[in-house]
Amino acid sequence: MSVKGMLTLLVFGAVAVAAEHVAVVRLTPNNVEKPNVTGNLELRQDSSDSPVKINGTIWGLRDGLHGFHVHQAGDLSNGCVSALGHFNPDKHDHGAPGDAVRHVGDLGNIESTNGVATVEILDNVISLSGRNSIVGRSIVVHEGEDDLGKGNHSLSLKTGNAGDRAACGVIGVLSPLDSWMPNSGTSFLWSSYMLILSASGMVIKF
Ligand SMILES: *[C@@H]1O[C@H](CO)[C@@H](O)[C@H](O)[C@H]1NC(C)=O
Ligand SMILES: *[C@@H]1O[C@H](CO)[C@@H](O)[C@H](O)[C@H]1NC(C)=O
Ligand SMILES: *[C@@H]1O[C@H](CO)[C@@H](O)[C@H](O)[C@H]1NC(C)=O
Ligand SMILES: [Cu+2]
Ligand SMILES: [Zn+2]
Repeated sequence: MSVKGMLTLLVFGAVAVAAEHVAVVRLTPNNVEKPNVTGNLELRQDSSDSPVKINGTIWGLRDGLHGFHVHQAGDLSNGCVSALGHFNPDKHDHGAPGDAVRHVGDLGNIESTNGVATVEILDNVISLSGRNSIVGRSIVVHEGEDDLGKGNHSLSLKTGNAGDRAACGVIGVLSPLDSWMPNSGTSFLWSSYMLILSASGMVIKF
């Protein structure tokens, strides 16, 4: 194999590992009698250990703060109720996004002004791959404010007492459209490496 060929393999291997993952969410109203809360969100992560950036817009919420969480299930067959509770693989108490003790899904509050909430969140705990992956789960926006676990209420440490679910949506794949498995990039790099070694005449014995 030529040097150019090896470089090409190395470059493509690195790109496969560093590829940005993008997911999307379409928020739809929980209650058809209040069919007015909708939204579009986009979630981006540069690599598996980068923070996840969430941006987008939610329309129709009353003005003020609204709890915003990743819930466990991507099942909206019974509205936002079947999304179940906050995504909490570590069995922690509910908390603020910046707390050491929080649910993985605890993303705090978003704020609506004149019926429009612009969402811009950067979070280091949720991920689009691995153990804390939120792909296939759901985002729920609540009618009330999340007290971030600091309210004097029996629900504070469970849900932040954020009230009913206003809207929800499943976190789905946008790009890349091929495998999101965390090992696919690594094994590609590894096989490129082996190929280069064998092409350059080096033999490895285990
Ligand atoms: C998020 O931001 C990107 C880049 O600025 C933009 O292209 C995209 O439309 C935004 N997504 C949403 C849902 O607002
Ligand atoms: C949403 O719809 C409900 C029921 O029709 C209404 O009471 C509420 O004011 C609406 N909210 C907004 C922000 O338009
Ligand atoms: C917390 O709530 C309880 C019961 O509602 C009340 O008796 C108590 O005074 C409250 N404490 C604070 C610090 O607000
Ligand atoms: Cu919630
Ligand atoms: Zn929580």
